[in-house]
Amino acid sequence: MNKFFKGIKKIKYEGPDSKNPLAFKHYNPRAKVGKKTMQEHLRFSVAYWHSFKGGGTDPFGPNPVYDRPWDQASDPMQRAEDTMHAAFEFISKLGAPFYCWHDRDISPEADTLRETNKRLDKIVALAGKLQKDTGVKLLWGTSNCFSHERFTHGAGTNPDAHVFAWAAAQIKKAMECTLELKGQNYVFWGGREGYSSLLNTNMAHEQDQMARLLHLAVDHKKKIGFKGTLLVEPKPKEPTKHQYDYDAATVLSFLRKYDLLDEFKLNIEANHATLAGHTFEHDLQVASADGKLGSIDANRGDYLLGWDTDQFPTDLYSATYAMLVILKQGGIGPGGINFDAKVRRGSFDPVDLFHAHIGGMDSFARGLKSAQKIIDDGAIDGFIKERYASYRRGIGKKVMSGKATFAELERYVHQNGEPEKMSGREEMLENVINSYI
Ligand code: XUL
Ligand code: CO
Repeated sequence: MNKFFKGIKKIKYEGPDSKNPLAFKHYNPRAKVGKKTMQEHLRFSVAYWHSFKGGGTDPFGPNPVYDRPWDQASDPMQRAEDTMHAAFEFISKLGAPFYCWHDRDISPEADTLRETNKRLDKIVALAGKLQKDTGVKLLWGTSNCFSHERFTHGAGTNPDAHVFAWAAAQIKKAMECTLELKGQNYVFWGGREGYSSLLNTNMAHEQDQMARLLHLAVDHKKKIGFKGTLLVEPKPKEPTKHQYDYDAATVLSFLRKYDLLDEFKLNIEANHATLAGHTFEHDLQVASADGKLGSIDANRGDYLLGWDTDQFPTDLYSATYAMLVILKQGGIGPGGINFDAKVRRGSFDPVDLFHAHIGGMDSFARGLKSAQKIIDDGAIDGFIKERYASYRRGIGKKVMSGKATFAELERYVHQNGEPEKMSGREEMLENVINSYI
């Protein structure tokens, strides 16, 4: 496999002192951190759509600028096959254990659903062969129910039940392809599941529709025997003005309301959290606190642009905070850290894909190492534990066990007067984090 990325050999770990741009300085897949290897902790995945289908387009430049050698054949199925070969060459050389796709990334739509599904079967067979040859595994599959014009007013939340049926049929097939390729998860990102104007929208009805779609997916999962995790990926807006899966808290509440909570976890994306006005670690923490953090789409936004720029993650603080959440919940598997990120429009050489992923993987490897040390030393946890100590004794213990009453708490205040002031020590804790990064 040396056709599309000629001259690039398998990326190796060379250690922090290496000056080779095509080597890992921190990600050493077999090195142990705590009880697991880095590869087991991080479960890196390459996103098919950005890295192999992206053309570097933006709203002011709709024509591709990348000229990918795998995207040249005139026949669309030949292009799909070439792209699949390029993807496996890249992922193997990079040494990422996983990849992910949307159905329409790997295989182009034809005139009818029947023909489209036939094409998909052909490409899935090729993917299965290449997975076997290389050992690369499918982290998750998903369905693109947002790019085609039929989904302009949404898929599951479309006011036309005919479009709802299309989305259902497409998701059914994508779930079956995911099962066929032994995918470990299946993702729902509601690209246009929201509204553009309240003047033409029945919000309660659209949310009921969406819940029906997810229940149908759960039924189908059970019917075909798919054992992977179903994941919902929150995002507040873009392309819609308001997306119903706004953030982790909103999705958790939606799943609870519609009796879907036991069947789903969340796939949290950094740049979606920041678009919702949160930090990445905030949404990770919200999901994890509910036992529902299932997987991660790793990327970052741009503070000055404020839209979904999907840049590769290089911020060591953000990676450390993310890894703290992951380590404390005991890991991210069967989810992973998927680089839902794209190289910039000006980074059009195929080698830029390597630089981008190496940077993202090294950043999370550093985050992992720092987070493990912070946990091992009890550098932050000891402080947090002490901060809540009053709930483990006396009146606090009674509150938490449900035995206290308002009258008793009133008596407690009459007897004990004003509480002592306790500093939150934010600056001290920030200094502690700095000493590990
Ligand atoms: C879009 C996005 C998607 C999902 C999968 O912002 O993140 O690529 O990850 O549909
Ligand atoms: Co994403």
